Amino acid sequence: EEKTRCSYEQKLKNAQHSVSKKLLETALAKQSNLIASADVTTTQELLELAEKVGPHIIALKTHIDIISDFEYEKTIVPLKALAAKHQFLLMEDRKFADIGNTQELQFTSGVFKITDWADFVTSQVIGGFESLDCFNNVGVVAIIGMSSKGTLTTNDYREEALKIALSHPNVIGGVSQNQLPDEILLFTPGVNLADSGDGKGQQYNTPEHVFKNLHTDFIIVGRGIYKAANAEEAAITYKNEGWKAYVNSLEK
Ligand code: S5P
Repeated sequence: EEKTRCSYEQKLKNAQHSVSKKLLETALAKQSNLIASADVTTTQELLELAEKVGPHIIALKTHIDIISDFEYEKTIVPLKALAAKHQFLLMEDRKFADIGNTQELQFTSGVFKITDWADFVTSQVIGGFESLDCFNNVGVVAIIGMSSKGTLTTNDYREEALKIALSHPNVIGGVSQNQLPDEILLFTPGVNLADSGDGKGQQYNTPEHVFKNLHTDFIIVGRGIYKAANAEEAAITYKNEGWKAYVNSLEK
């Protein structure tokens, strides 16, 4: 008989990392498993989106290097204030992919100073176990499998990547389009209710699919929300669909 998925309460009981705990507590408090991906290119759009969707999400995922008018004071200070006001975490989707020393510099230096504000970051694990040591003040979500057509994250790659993710104390979760073991949180992008792809290789699934078949923990939605005519309404729809799909996946 097929086993039912692990609930957020069970995962919270077993959580080791402060960021995993915070995410799971926020999910339960807000009855949301939604992470909005803020792939917008100006500070104003970023802050407006955060204000609108903030109450409905558990985390806002950024690609901070696409903000054309980035200034720490103008961009990050108000973003952190909105995160505190609406109780969501900041996930910088930097997808680090280098040797440990370089990743450490990219994480702590330059104009973005990610270490100062991100609650958790994404990283490839292509650089090996020790490349993740530098992220010891944040949580790391390891890229295990990608959503795009033709990705090189094959079965063998994912298996090796997962070994690193499961053994590294900084890692709280993985991004994947496949089920992961219960010890690790699963983050699934490539979620859209209206489209099946974007003509640039992205492949979409529904919230129902990813909760039922992958037992994902958190869905990541970009264009489904920030491109919608009403981003707040869209966030509420994805929040409700995601929560309903999670509850259904507990029953089986
Ligand atoms: O495999 C992946 C991993 C990530 S983090 N596929 C993805 O699409 N992402 C990110 O999720 C991607 O960089 C983008 O920020 C978001 C998906 O956006 P959407 O507009 O396609 O929903």
